Amino acid sequence: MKVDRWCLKINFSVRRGHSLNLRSVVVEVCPLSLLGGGKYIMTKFKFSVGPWNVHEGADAFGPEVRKSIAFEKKVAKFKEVGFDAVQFHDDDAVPDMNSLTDAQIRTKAKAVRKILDKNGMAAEFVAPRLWMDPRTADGGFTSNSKEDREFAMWRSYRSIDIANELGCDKIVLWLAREGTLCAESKSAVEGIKRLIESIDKMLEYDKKIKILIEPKPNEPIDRSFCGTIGHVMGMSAATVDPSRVGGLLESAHAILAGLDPANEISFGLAFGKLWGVHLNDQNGMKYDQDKAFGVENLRQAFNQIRVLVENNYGSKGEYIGLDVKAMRTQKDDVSYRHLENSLKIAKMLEEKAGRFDYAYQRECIEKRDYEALEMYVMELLMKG
Ligand code: 3MF
Ligand code: MG
Repeated sequence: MKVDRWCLKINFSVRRGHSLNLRSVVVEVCPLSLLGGGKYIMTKFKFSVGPWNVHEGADAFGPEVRKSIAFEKKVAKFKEVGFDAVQFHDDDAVPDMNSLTDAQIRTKAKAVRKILDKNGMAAEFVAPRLWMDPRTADGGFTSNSKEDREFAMWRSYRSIDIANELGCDKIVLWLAREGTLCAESKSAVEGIKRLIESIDKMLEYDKKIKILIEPKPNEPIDRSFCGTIGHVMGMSAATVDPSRVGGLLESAHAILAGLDPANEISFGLAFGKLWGVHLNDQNGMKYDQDKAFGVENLRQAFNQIRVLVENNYGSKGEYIGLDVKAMRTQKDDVSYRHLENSLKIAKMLEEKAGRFDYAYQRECIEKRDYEALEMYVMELLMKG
């Protein structure tokens, strides 16, 4: 027998000076299992996800374990789970783009826009995938080969074209192979300058496009040229139009750099340049795990949401992206559960952040009793 837990939701509003009008009370009863990704939990945020977040489960040591799901099916399911926008690699939108003309690429992107429109979904960003092609083996913008660097620019310009067709103005640069495996193989000084020059060319190519750099300290490269959000802010300042170059912070990438994700988020916010986030979780400084948000370090996850809430993230249309991957153990029929869980945890933490007692926080700060403040946070997280 399947036992279900039920949820009773009572919605009513009373205007100041008026008594409660019973006719305005709405009572809804639904099983908790139907709440899935916390679809009915209130949020002030908009959420986004990439097609790569529902994948076949291959890793560096073993092949695929789940069936591929068609793009259109994923988009419909993302909507159902409670997402508002889709994130794209250039070739997520236009597969096999290397063999197409610039005009053909635009036409294919138009068709993708129709799928999004049909499902009531927006496009958040396009990211040139500069790590799969043999021409990016030594990096894209910082490759030692001139032809390879030109290929990286071609993909970047086409990503901008695709973004325009999809109706979004954000290009994300995850600089996967921009750095070294052999420390002496590239000049890091020249590498940084090449990155800035490449971004300048993109800014010149399209006067409205915004560039979001997604920093990561290592993997697949050993020594990245742009490891933290601080590097991103430095690079932004050196471009021809700093007002159009910002950052996207991923929790796991900050943890891999030995940094606190909420502080990295705060750094970007302080500069007014946090235009995207990839929330997820990570158990220590190992390989990139892309675990469901909050499942390893709940307090750290809470603080990421808290700083986003406190600083009105999202008020300029920014999305909360969830860059999470299902465990390899997951079977086909539950290949979206990590997304549902991450969404639900993010919203539950947003609700906790909304209940944060700022008066008590001030009191603790005045008394410099940070043990009391810490215990308050732990109780807030551990009690219902
Ligand atoms: C790698 C990542 C990537 C980027 C994506 C968009 C697979 O660690 O996080 O996700 O987020 O390529 O830039
Ligand atoms: Mg990411």
